[in-house]
Amino acid sequence: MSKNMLDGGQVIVDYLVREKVPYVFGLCGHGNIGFLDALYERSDDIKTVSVHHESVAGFMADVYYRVGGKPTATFTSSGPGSANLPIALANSYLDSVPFLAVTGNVPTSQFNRGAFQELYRHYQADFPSTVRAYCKRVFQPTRGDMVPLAIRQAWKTMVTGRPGPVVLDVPFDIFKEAAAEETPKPEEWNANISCRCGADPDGVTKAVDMLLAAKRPVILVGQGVKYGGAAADLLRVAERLRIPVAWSASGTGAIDSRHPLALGLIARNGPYQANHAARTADVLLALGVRFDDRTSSSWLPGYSFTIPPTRLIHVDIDPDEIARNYPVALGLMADVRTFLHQLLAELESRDGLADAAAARAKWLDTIDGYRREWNAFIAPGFVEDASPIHPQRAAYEIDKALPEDAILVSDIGVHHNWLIQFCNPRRPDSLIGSMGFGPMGFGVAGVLGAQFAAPERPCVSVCGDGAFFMHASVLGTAVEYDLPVIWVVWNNFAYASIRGLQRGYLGGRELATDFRHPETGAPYNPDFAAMARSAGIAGVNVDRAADLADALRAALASRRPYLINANIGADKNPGGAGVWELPGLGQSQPAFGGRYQP
Ligand SMILES: Cc1ncc(C[n+]2csc(CCOP(=O)(O)OP(=O)(O)O)c2C)c(N)n1
Ligand SMILES: [Mg+2]
Repeated sequence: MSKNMLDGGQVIVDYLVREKVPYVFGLCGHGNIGFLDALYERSDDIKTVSVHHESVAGFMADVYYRVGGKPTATFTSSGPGSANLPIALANSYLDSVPFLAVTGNVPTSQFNRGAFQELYRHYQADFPSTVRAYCKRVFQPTRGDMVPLAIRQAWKTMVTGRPGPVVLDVPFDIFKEAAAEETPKPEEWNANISCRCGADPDGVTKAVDMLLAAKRPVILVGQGVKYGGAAADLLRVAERLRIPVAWSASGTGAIDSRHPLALGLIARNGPYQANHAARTADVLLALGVRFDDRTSSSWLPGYSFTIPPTRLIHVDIDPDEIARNYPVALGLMADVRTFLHQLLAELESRDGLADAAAARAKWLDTIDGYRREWNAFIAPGFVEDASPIHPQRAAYEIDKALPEDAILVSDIGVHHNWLIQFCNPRRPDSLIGSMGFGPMGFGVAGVLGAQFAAPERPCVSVCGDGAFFMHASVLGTAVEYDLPVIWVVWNNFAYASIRGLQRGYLGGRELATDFRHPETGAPYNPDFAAMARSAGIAGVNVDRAADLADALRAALASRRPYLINANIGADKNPGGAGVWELPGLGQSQPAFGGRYQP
């Protein structure tokens, strides 16, 4: 190698430094020691964080972005090391979160020879096939001089359009092969690209006409509003037109849930006022939301939406999501923030705005009536004092104890359903969850990424006992990197969300969904609090509802890693005004209200 040449690993690391990537999260293997060597040289400019399971690294990179707004990178070895990553890639892909996964592979000179850890029986060095469905794109440079092009294109693909994770799969020798004298400069390439495209101007005019003429309009927001940085503009538009705002689970926090125009969650377990307002709306403005089954009561008309006759205006950066599940009166491909700017500018030029906003009084009054009915229905759950703790009370106590700047990262399971229904997030990143792929472990591990992104803010994971046990290696990472995260293990001695389905849809034929001791038949779990203590982390048990908020406050005050093992009942599911269908097995019934038939 000539003296001035950088090798492949150095080019990748130098590019990450130029893109101001603060951290890489990952796990070593022989397949990526060349990359680690390049990271070693630049350890003043970019921090390497070593974890105990590759999926943890991916979930950390994911939540780092959801909190910090900046993509980071992961490193995993060839073969099994990288085979532990797809669960995190898929999670980020379906929730449109970017991170760069640098995966190791076998040396190019050994392609097709069946070398140690090579996937070779269909095609040489075939990790790209493994992750084809799990990420936005895979790049696999097979010569050193291909690395500069691959890294800048990989970065561009990751952050432009609808963001998503990208894999840079690097054969062993390429990390150390001469690649270039200089690394591509972001300011000459990716830094100058804007994908904040606006909507067709005629479409904007039409959208404003429809909104001003509407009698019962509702705005529905998804995560496009949050990650697009459009929350402030959303508020301006909603207040200007006095239109109530509902959210999908992924859009939670796009508007302060205590704002008078905040309607709540649209879902099977969403409140009556949100589902009922949305299903009786005459115009629905959907922003950066994709109408999945959980947001739309499995598309069964009259529960979450009734489209048509509701006239849908659907705005999304990805035209693939427009008119996927519902017909549109107006579909607009646009960046949500730019669209909201266009909308505000168009509103400036219109007369009679005050009249339109005043005319909303009746609609908002009607919605207040729905809200009162719902609040009366749920009131008893907040004061339930049973042990194990009633899950609604648990969600309430956790929410109550968290300061306004806290970041709550939920895992997947019935606890997530309770949290999205009964927490009152105030900021776009107050309550983070996975809605597309839903991998257990997302919250257990993701909270570490949140803490790296927001070192001064309280970061709390509420996670199931099933998921915590699956990913308990995070305890060590919190200690090794001095991360004062808190895990509240929602311990119901079961894969309770799935057992709930066996009870609800299969006549209670329960199998493989709870944890029991073989001798006594009693509910069994390891002692999670003791497990935390064995790792050098404070661990406590809570059995009574009245103690939960205080335990969480004590954990927050300690500013040290902490685990609260909370004994929470599993026999209830959070009911709402929507439904969920499992085709072939039937559909749930709304806990409140019925089907709307126009
Ligand atoms: C990796 C993974 N495996 C399996 C599932 C299917 N699944 C969804 S929720 C759930 C139960 C989770 O149990 P727990 O973590 O205890 O949460 P709970 O539902 O009891 O609150 C399972 C098995 C999944 N989403 N992800
Ligand atoms: Mg559980």
